[in-house]
Amino acid sequence: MPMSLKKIIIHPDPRLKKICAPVSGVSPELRQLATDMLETMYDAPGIGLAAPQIGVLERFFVMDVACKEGAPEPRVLINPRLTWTSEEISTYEEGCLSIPGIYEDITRPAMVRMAFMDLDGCEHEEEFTGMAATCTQHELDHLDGKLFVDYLSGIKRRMITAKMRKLKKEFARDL
Ligand code: GNR
Ligand code: NI
Repeated sequence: MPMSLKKIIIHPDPRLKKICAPVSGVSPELRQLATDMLETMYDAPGIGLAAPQIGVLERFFVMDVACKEGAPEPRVLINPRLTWTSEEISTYEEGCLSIPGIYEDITRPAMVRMAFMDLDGCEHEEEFTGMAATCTQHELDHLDGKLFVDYLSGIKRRMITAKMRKLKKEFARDL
């Protein structure tokens, strides 16, 4: 199968602010999209990628939080929803493929349980900890039109948004 890398949408963009629609069921098109998204994520490289980041406004994301040295562990989570979050919190320096070059400390629940469907249409519920807990929450936020910069102060967020506008303008000029 030929590689088909998708273009990752850069903030600010109205498509990154939308609440995405539930996936109605698994289909060959969805499987192909998930494959393309995993390839795009590995190529970037990143540890997660949500459908709206490639302009598909549907509720699914891919991720792989396996350690770099080990075997890859590609995951696809469809219609994910939180069923539990820990009282315990943790802070990670987050980045986003839609906000290249920006890294900020973000505090979230340290553990979550998420219910979701897999590519075979089977329902699961799973507990995520550590980096996986951060990543699943970051990706779920994308499906609700939320970016990690939305957790920052207004001043900081506006500074980052201005930087991204400038980056996009310069990039457009280079094309
Ligand atoms: O590649 C990514 N790394 C990352 C690091 C810390 C917290 C979250 C992430 S997700 C990000 C890829 C991305 O933008 N997913 O939406
Ligand atoms: Ni992101």
